[in-house]
Amino acid sequence: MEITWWKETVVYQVYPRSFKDSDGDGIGDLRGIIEKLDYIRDLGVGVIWLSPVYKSPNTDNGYDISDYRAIMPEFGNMDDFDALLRGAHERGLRIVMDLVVNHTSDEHEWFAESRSSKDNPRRDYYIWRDGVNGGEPNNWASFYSPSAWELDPRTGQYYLHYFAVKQPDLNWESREMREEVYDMMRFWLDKGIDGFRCDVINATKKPAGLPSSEKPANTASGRVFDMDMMFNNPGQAELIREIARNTLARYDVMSVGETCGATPENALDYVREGSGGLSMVFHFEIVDNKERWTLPFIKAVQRKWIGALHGKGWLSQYLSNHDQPRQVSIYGDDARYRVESAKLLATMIHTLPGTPYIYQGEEIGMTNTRFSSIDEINDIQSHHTYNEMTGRGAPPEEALAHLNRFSRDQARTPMPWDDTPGFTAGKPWLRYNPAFGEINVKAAMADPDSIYHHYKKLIALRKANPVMVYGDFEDLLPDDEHLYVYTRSLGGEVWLVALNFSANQAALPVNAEGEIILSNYGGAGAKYTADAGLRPYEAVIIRR
Ligand code: TEU
Repeated sequence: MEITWWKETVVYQVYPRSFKDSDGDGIGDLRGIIEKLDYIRDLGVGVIWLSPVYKSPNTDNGYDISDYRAIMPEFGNMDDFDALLRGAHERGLRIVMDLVVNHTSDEHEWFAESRSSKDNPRRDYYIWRDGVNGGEPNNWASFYSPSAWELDPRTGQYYLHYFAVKQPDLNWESREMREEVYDMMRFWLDKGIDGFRCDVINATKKPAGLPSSEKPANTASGRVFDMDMMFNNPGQAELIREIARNTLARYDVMSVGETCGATPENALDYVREGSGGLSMVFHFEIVDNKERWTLPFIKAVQRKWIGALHGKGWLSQYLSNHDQPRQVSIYGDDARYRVESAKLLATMIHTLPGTPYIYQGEEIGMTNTRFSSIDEINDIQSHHTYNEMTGRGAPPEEALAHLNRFSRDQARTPMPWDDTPGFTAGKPWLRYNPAFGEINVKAAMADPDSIYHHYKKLIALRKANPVMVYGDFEDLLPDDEHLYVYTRSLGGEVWLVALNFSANQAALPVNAEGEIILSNYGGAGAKYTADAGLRPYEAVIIRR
């Protein structure tokens, strides 16, 4: 297995809109991130992943880009970006940018040209089709609107959009378009950025002929939302390697593919060592099943992915990002055992094989908030879900209750820096989570037993101990419903991780004699004996 920095590092995701506002307009910005660089460095992470900071009309908060070479004015300008990159590098932090090239905004100049006439030289930068029998070219639903097609009256053809109407998909069959994207990527790489997180990169290759899905209708409008058709199509891995060959491979950078719907076999094709693809991917099976997860399911997913990739390609580990609700509210107990269960989840993510990703606020155990009306929610996906649910007959209260658990805006409430809560001097673009009096950075830093300090310890431990990075993995209790117990071993060193995913005391039915390296109940350095069992949400790392 190849030894590299991006396997050994920990990534911290910043969602710039909600991180820190430096000028009082209620929207986070690049100067705000610069103010907090010391905070991020002190956590011990090595990489910052910046969600998109490019110019955008913000239909999807920056995932709809209208100019890849300009900074969103609300966030600052290119001088601010250069200062941020410099400031990060001075502190030994790397910066990974979001790369959103499955689609652009419809306000991108390429699209303005493309839609202007059928013979515009950039017409084929996007995917245009004639209607069929007076209707859409096929029966596809999109992620954020009823149809994946939009009729453009100017030329009488439809364009394809997997996501919002304002996010037309690029046509990766166009060589000129690909060359322009590679050129743009090299523009950022030449500036000195340290890699890309590649948004829905496994959607860039479309299925030949764009046929209708034969699955039964599964949306309110009767169209078919079929991720199997949209993602991981034949030729996708080859396309990813072409992208890498022209860009990433020429620099010492990392890349992570956001590969929803990928199987471990697809993923291995994208990240196989020596094949010239991506550094690693995100697996989606856990977060995609967050509404009905069980511990044996999570364990099975991890075994499957680790088994397929270990020694051949690299994985990432995460439960949170800007598209996910707060992890402690979904996989932990955000009431009685908020602190213990947040530490337990962190212990799992940092001890499983793969590079750990932390999403801003996770390190202080931020919880889901309560939205009292759909009008308090900004996120386009949440509005689409609300319309779909009510369109199929669900009462509005039920749709709102769903979003109070799973809305992407759960992740996007502003970062509480202190109990004022210190994100902005103005009115925040999205309502605060009212928990900021208790859950804020200042309080977390002041309390030596806080979730924040547990993260620092985990990150430092991983940095100092190759067994946590490169060690073999063995799941010791695959079927247990509440205990997740596994070993990592490397060259004679064996670490045992025991996690109790329940509010009950549990016996530990494996040999766990050894020294406690870290526990969320304290006691590091002491001897662990199996008869101690595990307390509610106890997470302990033992050197055997
Ligand atoms: O997300 C891709 C994606 O598949 C999401 O729609 C995801 O499935 C969903 O949010 C999970 O709840 C990426 C970005 O991370 C997301 O923020 C963008 O909206 C999307 O691509 C389009 O660029």
